[in-house]
Amino acid sequence: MKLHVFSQSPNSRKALFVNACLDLGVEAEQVDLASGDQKSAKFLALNPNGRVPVLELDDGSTLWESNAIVNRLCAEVDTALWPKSNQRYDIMRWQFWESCHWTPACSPFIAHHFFGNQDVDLGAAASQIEPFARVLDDHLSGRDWLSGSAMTTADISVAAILCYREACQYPLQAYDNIDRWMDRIETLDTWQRINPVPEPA
Ligand SMILES: N[C@@H](CCC(=O)N[C@@H](CS)C(=O)NCC(=O)O)C(=O)O
Repeated sequence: MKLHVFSQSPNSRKALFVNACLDLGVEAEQVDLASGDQKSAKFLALNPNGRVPVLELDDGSTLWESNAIVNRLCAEVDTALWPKSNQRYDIMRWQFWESCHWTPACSPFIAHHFFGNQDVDLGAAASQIEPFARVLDDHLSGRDWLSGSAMTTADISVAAILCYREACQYPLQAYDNIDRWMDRIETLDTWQRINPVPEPA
């Protein structure tokens, strides 16, 4: 297997994090998004969406969509990150929530603080993220992890974009449960290895 990633991309980091947590040793090839490598014919043959990450499997097939990739990587071993039980539906619930609601709500802050887009309406962005932050914070009340009693790919998928929580100044300071949960994740050695402090533009 081979991963095609861009190390600064939160979606790539989901896959790199699982690879590190499980010590899978899957090779990771860089796709330089800044140079437009994702639009090359070679890369589009792997993922016609022109997005990272992509997992290239040993039979020559490819899997794109980061949340599918993290779950597929977990299937290489027996792991509590992706338990062999109906808990998978609970995990998938959070992964769909992440891609449909959470990441779109976080993205304007990345556009502004990381990519320097001055057209972003930060007030509107704060109103947009607030209800989803409330859902996440309420769910984490009295819980260490999003699903069950140990870290799963639900935590990995939802936390990924918060690698930029300081650099991108998401207005999450009032959400103590999110804060404690992220502190728990950020202290993991594997998280620190694949999430060096990002440099804003
Ligand atoms: N839903 C996709 C989103 C992938 C995605 O948007 N990746 C970004 C990096 S985080 C990308 O490749 N952007 C390149 C571009 O837009 O040209 C997933 O979860 O894998």
